[in-house]
Amino acid sequence: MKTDAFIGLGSNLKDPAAQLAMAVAELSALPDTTLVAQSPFYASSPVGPQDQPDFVNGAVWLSTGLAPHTLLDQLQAIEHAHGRERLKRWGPRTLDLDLLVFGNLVLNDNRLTVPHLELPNRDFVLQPLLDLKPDLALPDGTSIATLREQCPDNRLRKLPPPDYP
Ligand code: A4P
Ligand code: MG
Repeated sequence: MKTDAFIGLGSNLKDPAAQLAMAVAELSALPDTTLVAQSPFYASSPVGPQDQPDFVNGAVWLSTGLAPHTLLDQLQAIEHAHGRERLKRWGPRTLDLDLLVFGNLVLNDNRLTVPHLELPNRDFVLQPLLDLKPDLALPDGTSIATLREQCPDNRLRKLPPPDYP
């Protein structure tokens, strides 16, 4: 059985747009997983410490046979391969992959909270989700479109699609 999983991508170090593009390719290559769609990328002002570069954010829609914790293992392996170090909460990072929504699963254990806790507060997560699936809703029925209207503004700027050689 496959589940629709939505992954948020963020980077603000070492050519962020390239980090995200590479991560999308890596996510599409995960075992028992296919890429359904990828959102545009957005530049966004940092949430948290302000003495750090703007972020680039985006999201992908996967269809996966992986269990949620196995998928988290895979996300963390990709982060690690991108040289991710955990230095400071909400601080700069080469690649951050968050499991935003996993089908209708509601889960809160010591490794994983799904839907992602900060999702309702972050336009740089909600807007790419809307781009991917305009009628997406959380398991409790709350529509992503409604959350998007209510959330704080982080000066999203849609980036042009990358040039392919
Ligand atoms: N974890 C629990 N639930 C999840 C989930 N749904 N997806 C646990 C992924 N991980 C989840 O995460 C810490 C732990 O969260 C993991 O070990 C995992 O078991 P982390 O990524 O190592 O730590 P962190 O990133 O420093 O903290 P946190 O709270 O995850 O930060 P965020 O929420 O990822 O925020 N501003 C802009 N404009 N754009 C951004 O993308 N990102 C951050 C980081 C701050 N400001 C930003 C952005
Ligand atoms: Mg994270």
